Amino acid sequence: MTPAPCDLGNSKDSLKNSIINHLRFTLGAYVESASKNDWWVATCLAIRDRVMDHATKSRTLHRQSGVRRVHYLSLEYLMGRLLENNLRNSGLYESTKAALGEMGKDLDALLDCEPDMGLGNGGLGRLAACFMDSLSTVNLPAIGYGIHYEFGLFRQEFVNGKQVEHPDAWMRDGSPWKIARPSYRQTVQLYGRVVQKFDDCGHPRSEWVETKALLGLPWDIPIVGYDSHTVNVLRLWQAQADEDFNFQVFNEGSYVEALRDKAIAETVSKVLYPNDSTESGKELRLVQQYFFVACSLADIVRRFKVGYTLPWSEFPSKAAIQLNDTHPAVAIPELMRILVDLEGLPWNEAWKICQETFAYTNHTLLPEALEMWSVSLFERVLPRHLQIIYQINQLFLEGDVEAKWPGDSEKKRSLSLIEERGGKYVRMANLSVLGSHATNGVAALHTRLLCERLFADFYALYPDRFLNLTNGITFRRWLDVCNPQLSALITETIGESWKKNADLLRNLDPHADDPAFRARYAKIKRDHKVVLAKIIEDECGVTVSPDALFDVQIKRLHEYKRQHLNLLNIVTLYREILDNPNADFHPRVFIFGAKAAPGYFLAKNIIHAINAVAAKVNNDPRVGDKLKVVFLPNYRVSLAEKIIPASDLSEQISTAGKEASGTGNMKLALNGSLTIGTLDGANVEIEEEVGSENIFIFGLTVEEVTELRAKGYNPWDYYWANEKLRNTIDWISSDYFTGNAEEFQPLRRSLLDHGDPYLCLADYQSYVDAQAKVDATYKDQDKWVKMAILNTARVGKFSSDRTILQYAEKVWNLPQVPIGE
Ligand code: CJB
Repeated sequence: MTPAPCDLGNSKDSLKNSIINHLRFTLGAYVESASKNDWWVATCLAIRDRVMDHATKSRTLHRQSGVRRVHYLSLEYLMGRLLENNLRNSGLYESTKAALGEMGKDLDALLDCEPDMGLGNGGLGRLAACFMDSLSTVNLPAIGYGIHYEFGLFRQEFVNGKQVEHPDAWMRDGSPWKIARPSYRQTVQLYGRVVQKFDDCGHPRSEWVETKALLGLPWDIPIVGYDSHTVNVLRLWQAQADEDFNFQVFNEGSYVEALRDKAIAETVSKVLYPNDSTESGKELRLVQQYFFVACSLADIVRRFKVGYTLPWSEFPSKAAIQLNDTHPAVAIPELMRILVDLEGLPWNEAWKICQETFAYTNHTLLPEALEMWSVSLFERVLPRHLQIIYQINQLFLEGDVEAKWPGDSEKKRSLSLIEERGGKYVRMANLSVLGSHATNGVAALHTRLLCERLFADFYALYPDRFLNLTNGITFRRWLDVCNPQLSALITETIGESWKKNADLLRNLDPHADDPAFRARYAKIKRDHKVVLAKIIEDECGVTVSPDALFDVQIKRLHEYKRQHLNLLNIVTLYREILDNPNADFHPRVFIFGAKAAPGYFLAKNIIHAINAVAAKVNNDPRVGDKLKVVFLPNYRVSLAEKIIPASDLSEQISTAGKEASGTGNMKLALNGSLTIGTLDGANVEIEEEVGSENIFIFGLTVEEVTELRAKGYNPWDYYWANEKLRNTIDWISSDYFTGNAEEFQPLRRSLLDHGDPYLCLADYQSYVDAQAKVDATYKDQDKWVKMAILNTARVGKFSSDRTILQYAEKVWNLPQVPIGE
């Protein structure tokens, strides 16, 4: 007899019961004495109970209907906090708030108990998180695969203005959202050597022998969509030692030695590499990549074999695999190994299956971010995979390349999977393009540059494989959750459907002319600024006025993103205020949030410089409230959710051609923060959507950058030609800000002696002029608020639901499968 289901209703009383039950029976706590954290855990578990039922239903229906599923392979997922998102997406926010309220608990206070799940560095990882939300929302059968890092992105602190990193033990106390799935544990091989064997019919077969084994334990995190019953999962692999990892040593009595090996095995999923857009070529990183790829592919193949008795040629009709950048590209030779070595398929058949299964998203053109693995390292860690890559390469160069460009060794050199100059390296980007049926860029400009520059020869060979899929963000987290007040105003004004069809936001357009609507919109912004001002006071000890213009640059610290260009303008303004104290300048607060890779010396020097300038400016009585500079420590998703709704101006000032897309630009525009930006990445498309009169564009275009470089760019020319600029740079690099003139010489040298690789000096005047225009516009508040509303109204294109539906249609050929109640 099936037992009666427990009460998993959505009413206030049902939720109250569930929370109390979890407090008592899961946590062993009394309602009267439970800690705040206990209440938070019990609430998460009550919600998880309701969600899990739909996760099981979704999985069952997807399996039974035999539909194709997409498997998103990503080394990073920057999820942030889950409780509020899950509550709002599942429509349980109000009833849960009321249930807790009756028990004397404030839901909003509990939400702050949740540590961020920061398993990513920046845009790429956050994009993966937004995509997971959209996949469930639009009812697509999907699984996200990644690594269960014990330590996420480091916690940042400033000591004397300098960045100091601390480990981020996000799940030291466990996490109520994740569920272990030991029955799906996988074993992964590493190292060893390859031997030739022959089967019964005399056919040669490669065997990978004398390997070390590693176990992968999967943890599932349910992903709740908005107003949908689809609950997909994010499956994260934790590395464990094989039980008989060093059994012999153990048996010989070396108990401690055996445990040392266990510790080594577990380092594989210990920590996220903290580099954004740069690769370090470390063995552990390659092992991490292979570990999660091998576990994930084994899991996908297991499901294929359990679910159907189909020939392998049908594999792509059941499984699409998306490579989130080249980080999981070793999946291509791994699938070949499975098909050829383990399943005995002929090479050509296996290759066809691979290409039909995989698709690849490129996220950057930066040369230092293009992954290459030294052949010797690759050979030691993955000897069989290297052989497979060599064979793919040989067939490719002698086949398609030779056919198109007979005898052209230059083309072969450029297209080869192996870089031969300055040592031998495996080029993961070339492998990714070749091993998949689709390669996409993440904004229109970026895709054009991929086709014209980075992959020009591949594009000439396979033009149909390239396409653009402009990034998007989930409007649930980036409006509904982080700005419920604006979300409510929008819903009251145009109805609720915009949450699932973001294009409907356009219906707000006419309301920009309504003074009453403008007043309400402006009040919401100001209320958020009051909240942020309090955070700034608490975190930075700086008092700022919510009536100042909040000018925000939040993103990873990278030279190409040009936080130092922002700094040049700040110091220029500082000087102007001192020179001309009565100038009509609207008070401004410059707000930064950024982490620098721990080994990125110049990025850290820029952080220090911003903090040093901030300390001076904020304490200079001659400046007063006119100018404040704050660098909020430990930028992360949950802090972004506080900053974004409170921002007036969004700094998107990368050197044209360097930022593939940007997604912070979309979040800020959606929340009515006007962009000051270059024609780079998705800024180009934001301008198209909001109209050039509602954005502040400045600086060189991609073509002008190319032309300037071809002519020979010399920053000294700009330095000598522009007195303001000269004074600014000299001032920053003097002893004025820290008492030590040596402190910011690295920054000065990079801008002048080392050729200013990101053209800050070339764009300086144009940027300063655009900032003056911002100041003038802000003084006309009616106009400014109108522009802000039009930004909110016109950025519907940047919903990740749109992006994901385009992937489903153009790349994955995936059906939407609604799940019933
Ligand atoms: N990106 O965050 C990363 N990490 C990388 O290693 C390479 C690129 C970023 O990806 C975002 C999502 O596509 C882009 O919006 C952003 O421009 C890019 O820098």
